[in-house]
Parts: sequence; C-alpha cells; structure tokens
Amino acid sequence: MIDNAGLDQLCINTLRTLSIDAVQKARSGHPGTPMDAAPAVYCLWQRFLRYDPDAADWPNRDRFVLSAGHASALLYSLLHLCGVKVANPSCGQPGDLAVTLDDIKGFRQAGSRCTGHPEYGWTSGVETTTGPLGQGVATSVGMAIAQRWQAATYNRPGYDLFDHNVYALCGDGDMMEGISGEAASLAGHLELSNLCWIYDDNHITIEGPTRITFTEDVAARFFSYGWNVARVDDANSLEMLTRGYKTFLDTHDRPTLIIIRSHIGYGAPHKQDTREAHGEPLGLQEARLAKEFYGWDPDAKFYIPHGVTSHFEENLGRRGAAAHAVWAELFAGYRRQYPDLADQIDRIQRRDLPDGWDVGLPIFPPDAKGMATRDSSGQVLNEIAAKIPWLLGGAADLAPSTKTHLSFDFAGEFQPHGEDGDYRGRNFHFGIREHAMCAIANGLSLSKLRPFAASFLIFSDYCRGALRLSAMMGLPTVYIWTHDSISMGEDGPTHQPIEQLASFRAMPGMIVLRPADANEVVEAWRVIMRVKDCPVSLVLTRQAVATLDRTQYAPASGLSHGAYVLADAPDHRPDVLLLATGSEVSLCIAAYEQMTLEGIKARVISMPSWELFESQSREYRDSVLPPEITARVAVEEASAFGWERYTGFDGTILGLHTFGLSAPMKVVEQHFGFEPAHVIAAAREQIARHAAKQRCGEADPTSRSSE
Ligand SMILES: Cc1ncc(C[n+]2csc(CCOP(=O)(O)OP(=O)(O)O)c2C)c(N)n1
Ligand SMILES: [Mg+2]
Repeated sequence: MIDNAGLDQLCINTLRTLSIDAVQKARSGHPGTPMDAAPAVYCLWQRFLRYDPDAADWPNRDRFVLSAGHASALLYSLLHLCGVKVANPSCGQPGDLAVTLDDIKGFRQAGSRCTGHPEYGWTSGVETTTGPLGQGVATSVGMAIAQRWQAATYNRPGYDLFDHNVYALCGDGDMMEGISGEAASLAGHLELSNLCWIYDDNHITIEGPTRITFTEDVAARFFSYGWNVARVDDANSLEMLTRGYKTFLDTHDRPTLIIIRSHIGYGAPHKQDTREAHGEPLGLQEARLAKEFYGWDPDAKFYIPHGVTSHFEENLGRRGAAAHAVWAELFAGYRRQYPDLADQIDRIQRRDLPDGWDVGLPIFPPDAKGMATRDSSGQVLNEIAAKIPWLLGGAADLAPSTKTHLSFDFAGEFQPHGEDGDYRGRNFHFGIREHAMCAIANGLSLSKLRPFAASFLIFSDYCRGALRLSAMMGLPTVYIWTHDSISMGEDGPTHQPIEQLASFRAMPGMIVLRPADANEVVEAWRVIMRVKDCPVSLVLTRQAVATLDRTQYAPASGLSHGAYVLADAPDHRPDVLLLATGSEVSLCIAAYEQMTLEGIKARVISMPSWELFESQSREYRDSVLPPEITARVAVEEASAFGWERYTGFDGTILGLHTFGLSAPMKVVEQHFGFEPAHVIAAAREQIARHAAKQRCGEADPTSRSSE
C-alpha cells in the first residue's frame, strides 16, 4: 500500500513524465521547466487552489496563470490529471475532459487542445494566453485587481462572494522583462495581497546560466516594490513549498513573491546538465534515464500509474467541488437578498449590458468650430459609464489629456485605502506604465469586467505585446488613443503617430475606429459597447474638429458600417471619391463644398473603420465605393501604407512618408499639404487622369472594386 507521501511523489513524477513524453513525441517544446517546477505546481493545486474541475468558469475560482508559457506541457498534464472539464463551447463539448490523453499525445499538432503555448478560449482551464514572457504575470495583476474591485463592489456582510486568489508561475525570463517590473510596481502600490507570483529561480535561460545576464537581487527589488518575499530553497520539498504558500495566505497587506530555487531538468541538482532539457526535447536516451531516475519503466510512454487521478480527485477535486457548492448556496441567498446586484453579476458573466444603457446619449448640434473628439468621447464615456457599473479603467498618467477620467460622483478612485480612494473606485491610475496597463486591462477583461485603457496614440507602441494578446484572445478591451495625428503639433515627431494606424489595421481581430466628429463619437461608443469578442482601438483628436450638420450630410449612424457616403454629387454619379477618416473628413468636406461651387461632382466617404467596412456585404461596399469610379483620393494624416486597397494603385493618397514636424498645428498641416486646396488639386488631377484613361479605353486592373 502506497502512503500519501508516496502518492504525492507519484503524481509529481507523472506530471513530469507526461510532459517529457509530450515534448519528445512532438520533437519540440520545453521539457526542463515542467520537470523542475512540477512539485511547486503540484503542491499549489493539491493543497491550496480553490478550483472545481467541473466548473472551470466558476467566477470565484482561484486563478492559476502559467506565465512561463513555454512550460505548457506541465499545464496540460495538470489539467488532464485533475480531470478539468470543458466549460466553454469554444473549447470543446462542455462536460468532456478539457485535455484528453490524446490531446497530450498530439501536443503542438493541429487540432490538439495542447497548443505550443497555452491559448485562452481554445483550452478550458487556460486562464490567459501566454508565451511572450512577462505578459502572464502582468495580466495576473489585472485579475487580482478585478477580484479586489468585485469584492469591494459586490460582497455584502455574510456574503463574501468574491474572495479568490491569483497565482502566477514565472521564470527568469518573466523577471527580466520590463513589463513585469511595471506590473509588480503597481501591484505593490495597490497592496494586492491576493496576488502570488511563484518564481522558478532555476538560474538558466536559453543562452545559458543567468550569471551572464541577470545578476540583480530579485528579492531586494520586490521588497522595494512593497511585496512580501518568501524563499523555498529546495524545489522538491513539499513541506517547504507548503510553508511558502502559507506565508502568502497569511500576508494581508501586500502581494507575495515566492522564490523557489530549482534546477532545470530532473529537478535534482546533481543531474543538472546544460545540454539537457533547455528548449528542446530530451532525446530518447535522456528521456529513458529521466524515467529511470523517477522510478518509471523507461519504456513506458504517456503512462499514468494507478491511483494518480484519484489522488487529484480526492484533494483538489473534492475541495474545489465543496467550495463551489458552498458558493452556489451563498449566491442563491445573495440573489434573494440583493436581486439587483446578482443581476449585475450575471450580466457581467455573460458580457451583457444593463437595459437602457444607451438611452439619452447626447446629440451634438452642428458647430463649425466644433470640439476635439477626445472631448466628445470623454462626455459620452461618462454618460455610458454612469449606467454600466462595471465599465472602468484609466490612463497611463494621461487621464486629463485623454479625457478618460470618470467624473460622476460615485465613480471613485481605485486605491488600496485612505483618502485617495478605495477598491470600489472605477478610475484606475496606471502610472506611466503603458505596457503593463494593457496587460492589466486584459486581466480585467478575462475577469469579465469591461475595461478601458488610454494613452496617446504614439505610445501604443509601448503596448504592442499586450494589444496583440487582446486581439488573439478576442477580449473586448477598449483602447482609447488620443493625439492621433501630426495635427497634435508642437511636440513634434517623437509624439506624432505615423505608422500606428496602419499597424493596428494589420493586426487580425482588432477593430479600429477613428470618428470624424462628435456625433460619430457617440455612434462609435454604441458600436464599442456591443462588441463582445474583440478589442477596439478608438482613435481621437487633440484638436477641435467641426461638428457636421447632419441635416445637410448623412447621419452619423453610418459609422456602424465602417464607411458611409457622407456627402455626394446631386445625381449620385460623382466623378471623384474622397475617402477620409477622423479629422481629415472635415478637410474633405471643405474641399467638397468648394468643388461643388466649381461644378465638380465629388463624393465624400467617411471611413472610420476599415474592419467594420470589410465585414459589410459586397453590395454595400460597392454602393459606397462604386467599382467604376476610379478617380479616388484618400486623405489621412498618417502613413500612406495600405490605402491603395481603396484608391487602387492609380489613386492618390495624401498621407505621410516621414515622421512629422515640430511646429504649431497649422504650420504642420500646411507643410504636409493637409489643406482643402491640396485635396482639390489631387481630385482634379485624378479626374483628368482617369478621364484620359477612359478615352483611351484602358482598364485599370488595380482599382476595380473595394475589395
Ligand atoms: C518576450 C519573449 N522573448 C523571448 C522568448 C523566447 N523564450 C522562450 S523560453 C525563453 C527562456 C526563458 O527562460 P526562463 O524564463 O528562465 O525559463 P526556463 O527556461 O528556465 O524555464 C525564451 C528566451 C519568449 N517566449 N518571450
Ligand atoms: Mg530559468
């Protein structure tokens, strides 16, 4: 009869050997980290994690984030052995095993739930997509913030509905990445005592030992961030690991970093071999030796000894199911006593909105002087946020400039305690930490809250890693980018965005919206709030733009189609199409009015979103951009890159090919030709060129349609 200690060891070694076999069969992946980190993860899941394998989407589950995404085989082995079930139809048949043994055998192969790196929305139990080092830990801060906010907002005496913890396993790479420093600094400031990072301190990365790259005192660094730091000197000691986790649970005023000294590979110092296990399969011979070392039959593959899954069931499984059942009871009582709050919690989980959330949104009167779209957006955001309690967020120290501060009475500031605010606050102060801000927004979004994050468009470059993951995960995070063009003026080329719009448009799964005036801003927010499965970048001006007279021009509701005919030739048979987004729409309208006086037939197309436009029917697209009208001018104060798709190669693109200019707005605009006269000249030239072509009977194959 095997005792509990023996069973623990058997389970740990099963995690290890499954990982070895998965990587070996795939001939790719990282077996070393699963081998050394298996005890830490085992101890956490078996002895502490409150997680019901039958309900991987239970809102109050403890979160486990594998920030060291390259160690994915460890997570898959764990999900399989724990019997975690599919919770979401995007991850398979609900109720089936989230990860089957066949999935593990198909590690890194098409169709398997065991992708190279963990992918949220593809594998139940994967809390967030990881792989780009540093993202997981930063995202975990967002999850911890979400728990604090939900607890402060929804818990009531006797009803601790939200009291879960957030754990993240990370390695040297995560510790080196700047984003983890940003996130840890903020987590320390916010005193997130529900957050625990588990640092697999194995002193090695791909190029070799960390003594060649990473010699700082990590513990001292985290102490200075305001974290508690615990050390586990023997990665294989369940006793020491247990003490480490207890230290975390006993710490109530700060996050905890547990530094676990480990040795990559077998998990035994004397077996360490730099050749072994780093970023590549062990090889047949080494895999056999490892298995012998663990007391395994060296020829057994994907072997799960008797008693292993039941041991997980009796510990993690039983504890999780009981906690979940107690919670369900609690929530039933809560629902009786606080039906409105319970309804909010339900809607949050479904990503639904309160009824009537968009009733009474402002209609902005025509105004030639107009207002900056950042200003109209600030107004609309405040109106909407007042009605959607879980719409929350902030900026990277630029709330006053991005107009993203929620200023209604009950909005509040998110701070640990004291006169500056508390955890109920909906205004977040991310500090000048753009990259972490966006990863944190992802964490909030993964907890089903509706976050927004704001900065200047230019600094979206500092957010790229997290933005890409928002899009990949299909999270409805809202990004608000202001100071959206060279018209921001005096700050010059370092602050003038050029290629950012094109780069967003190149990113799969990101909707970009660059509204032309205050009423398009209202429509943009209507679209944004209905989106459930992808991030949106809302791109706004610093400078005032005219509020168009919608009795004269088409209604702003056309925005929802991505592009619409704003102004047209009287007979709807224009000679030239003017395409523009954002602030350049007014410029085209000015050119259009002048051309109309001169008898030139033009059409102005406001095109706030390429992505929304491309999701329209062919018929609609052709009605906006008739294929036979090939005289086309696109106007956008940004990189010209990509506009050929709508102008054809013979069209004219008034865009930018340099980094802008440090000068007042008017001078910058003149310098680069963003003036009505220049647009008119380009339009005339287009009309003449295409008329000449038509006379010659020459077809232009590149400007056929709006595809
Ligand atoms: C941002 C980023 N840069 C580089 C990589 C490639 N990469 C994958 S694993 C790894 C080494 C990680 O070392 P460490 O975090 O110490 O993990 P260990 O190998 O010790 O498990 C690197 C550089 C990555 N995944 N993400
Ligand atoms: Mg390492």
